[in-house]
Amino acid sequence: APIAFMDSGVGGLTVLREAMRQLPHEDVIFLGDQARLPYGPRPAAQVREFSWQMTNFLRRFGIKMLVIACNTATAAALEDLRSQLDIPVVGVIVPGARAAVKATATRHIGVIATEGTVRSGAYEKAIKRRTNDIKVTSMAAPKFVPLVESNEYKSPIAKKVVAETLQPLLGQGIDTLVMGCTHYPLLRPFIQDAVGPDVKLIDSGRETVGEVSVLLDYFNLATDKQTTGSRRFFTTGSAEMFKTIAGDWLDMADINVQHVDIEG
Ligand code: DGN
Repeated sequence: APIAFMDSGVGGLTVLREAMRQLPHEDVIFLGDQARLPYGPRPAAQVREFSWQMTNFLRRFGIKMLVIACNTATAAALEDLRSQLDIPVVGVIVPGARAAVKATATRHIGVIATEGTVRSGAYEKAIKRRTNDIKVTSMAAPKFVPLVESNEYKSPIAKKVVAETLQPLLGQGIDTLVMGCTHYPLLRPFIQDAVGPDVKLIDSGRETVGEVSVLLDYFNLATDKQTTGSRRFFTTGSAEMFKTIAGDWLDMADINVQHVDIEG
């Protein structure tokens, strides 16, 4: 059975890429809800509804685990999905928070994310639940997702937007910055440039795959196959744009992408 990954768009591919690297034998299935992107500015109740529609589509494939490869959807829907599904459901926020707590020496962590994730306070909660002596400074970066989805994330404009957006975080003693949106690792070189080489960047997606790997063992769900797993991709938006970005980011020449409608 496959492991399912879902996101509002191509951001979830940063999580999937890690899964392909850390768990190459697993079959994976991915759904991006590009037609309704971005999720960041939407009310939590709507993001929850969309998350259920994505989940119900993915369940038809007999999935053995669900990864919410989107911080905004994790903040809005993880508890709900977890309480109602009988397969393990993994979100991206707690693994990222855990890694940040481990990494900081100055005890000051920065979090960049969508408006929805920042509004939820989910990273602050996950960090404070572990320790109270860490200061968390969160900032929404709503301009980042459109740069990625329009395939402009390597452009000079992207570099400039990232530098300007992150300027207010400088000089505050932040030594660890959580990329709290799964789209952001595509901008990683520009983010690192903007905050300087001494700030550790946390890729919450990458941390999440570590957790997926632990859960596969814990629930005895890992595949016995010794061959490369299958990879299937679905988008509610343009299959062509998806193919372009995914092909480049995953370094795959031939991608099986299908357009789907999941509403209703
Ligand atoms: N990739 C999603 C996240 O991690 O929050 C959000 C993208 C969006 O829809 N704005």
